[in-house]
Amino acid sequence: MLTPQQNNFRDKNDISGIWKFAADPQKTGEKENWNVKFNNAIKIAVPGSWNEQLEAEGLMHYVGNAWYATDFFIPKYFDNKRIWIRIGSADYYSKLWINEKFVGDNLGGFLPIDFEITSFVKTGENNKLTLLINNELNSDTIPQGISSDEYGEENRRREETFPAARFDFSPYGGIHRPVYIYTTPIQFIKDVSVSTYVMSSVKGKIKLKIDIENSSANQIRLYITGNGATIIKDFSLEGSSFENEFELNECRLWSCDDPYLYKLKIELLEDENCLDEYSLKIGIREVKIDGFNLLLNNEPVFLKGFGKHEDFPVIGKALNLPLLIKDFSLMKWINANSFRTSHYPYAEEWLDFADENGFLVVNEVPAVSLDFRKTNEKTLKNHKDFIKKLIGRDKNHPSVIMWAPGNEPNLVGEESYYNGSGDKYWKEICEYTKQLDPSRPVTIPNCQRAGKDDPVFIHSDVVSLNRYYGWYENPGLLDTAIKRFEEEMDYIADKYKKPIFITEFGADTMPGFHSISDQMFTEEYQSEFLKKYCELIESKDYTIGEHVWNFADFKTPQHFRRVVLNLKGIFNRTRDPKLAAFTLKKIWGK
Ligand code: GCB
Repeated sequence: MLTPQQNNFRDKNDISGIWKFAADPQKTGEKENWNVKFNNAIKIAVPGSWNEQLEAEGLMHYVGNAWYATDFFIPKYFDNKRIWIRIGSADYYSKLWINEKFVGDNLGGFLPIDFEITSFVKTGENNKLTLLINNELNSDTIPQGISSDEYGEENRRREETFPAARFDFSPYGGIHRPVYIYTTPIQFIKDVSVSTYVMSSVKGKIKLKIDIENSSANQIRLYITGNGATIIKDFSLEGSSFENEFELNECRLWSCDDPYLYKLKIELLEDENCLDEYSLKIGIREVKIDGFNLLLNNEPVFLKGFGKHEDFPVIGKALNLPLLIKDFSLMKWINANSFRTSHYPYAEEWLDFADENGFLVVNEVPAVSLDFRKTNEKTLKNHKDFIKKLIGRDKNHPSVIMWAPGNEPNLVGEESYYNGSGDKYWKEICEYTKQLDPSRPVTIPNCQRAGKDDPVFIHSDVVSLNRYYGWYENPGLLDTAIKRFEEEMDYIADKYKKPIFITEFGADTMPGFHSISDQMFTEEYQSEFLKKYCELIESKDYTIGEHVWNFADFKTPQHFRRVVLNLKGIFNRTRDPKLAAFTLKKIWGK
């Protein structure tokens, strides 16, 4: 479904706020009909992870079932409309009841969940919503999960974290983005896909696909407003799908320096009678790979920025608009032009802001550290479903320049991964991604342990490397680290003849720790580490960017190598700069 919006034909009410909540560690709620009523309810803020909000109630590290409930009013004027709910994201599995009746379930976090609830609600009255959320993961899910027992069976006790996770960020649970009740007309514009191409510095091309639900409509009218004019185009419509492409002369392109957005308004008409309208902002730009270059509007672009996380004290992974503003302003301050949504899709507001402010985004699917001993047909299916939903949500954002359908497969360094299983899997995933969106390159960041012959390189358009020489290997030995890194990059560039993007490099740093010699965890070490990496990366013709790991310190599962947080942030968790922030600002300001 399209992002809900308010206009002459559609309505949208945000029902986020303070809701009722109960943890259900014994998983008795469904048997005991908690969809009708649950006892011992406490209060929780939506959006917001349950973990830090309800620490005093023992939920800091809670993984399991939890119930949410709220009432919401549906006004009388929603009669004769189709009524929908959008839960911005619920991590990771959820089941919804409206007025005690089961509506549907959803597997997969980080993306919106839409259900039509017209037949479940009463207009002019309060209605009741109950949601069950479970944040457990397993081998079939994206991301994959692991249990404490599995760590034991695999003889990997020293790698075990609590909560047990396959990734290095907190497996927060809860509703992490706003919840909307919204309407569409009976006949409505169901989906819009826009891809843009650049013919010259003043001429663009727009390819448009519109899907319609239930239609007796016979006409589409477009209003393209921008650059001092409104162009109106009329098309006749047959059936439920419409495709067209047209050129835009005297076009103002979208770029980092001039992130110009046109407004596209679409009207769905039946004999001149408007049935529905939908508006979106579009940027005319084209992304291409040419030899070792990444081209934006036929000009090479070098990515400077970060891998990030959605993470902040108390709210956990929830959307926090003041933080969004602060993070973008710090990224501008430091002269960054891009970021990666490591390791999952972020709230859409991030992409809207990137569109408006000329940031380039590498948009990632949460297939983080897939373990190929455990990956199976269900994992593959869930993975593909996720890619489809992500592209469905984010395809129209000019800021999104690349898809990352995964990150760091085979972190466990399993041999069989190289005997065909990795190759087969990534071929299918990358082809599927490109079939859904042929207009953007794909990349899968590779980890040091998976090595320089990772099958992801063959199927990626851009070779992305996460490297930690000088940290996990060669600790404290920066010169050796840089030498090893250079040898490896040269080998990979020569072998695969593809542009190389360093998607992660960084060092944990405790603000306030200092040293005059190379000493891990000090501010000087992080600063010097990043400076040397950037010098090397920027000296190579085959590189297209450097993303420091991480923008800010973030919460991780418990492990002896993490002091509550992953401390590789250039800013601390509350966004105060470390010494390296000033170093990067200088390097990227050149
Ligand atoms: C990585 C992962 C990232 C970790 C990071 C680290 O390679 O992609 O999720 O947080 O290393 O700091 O170890």
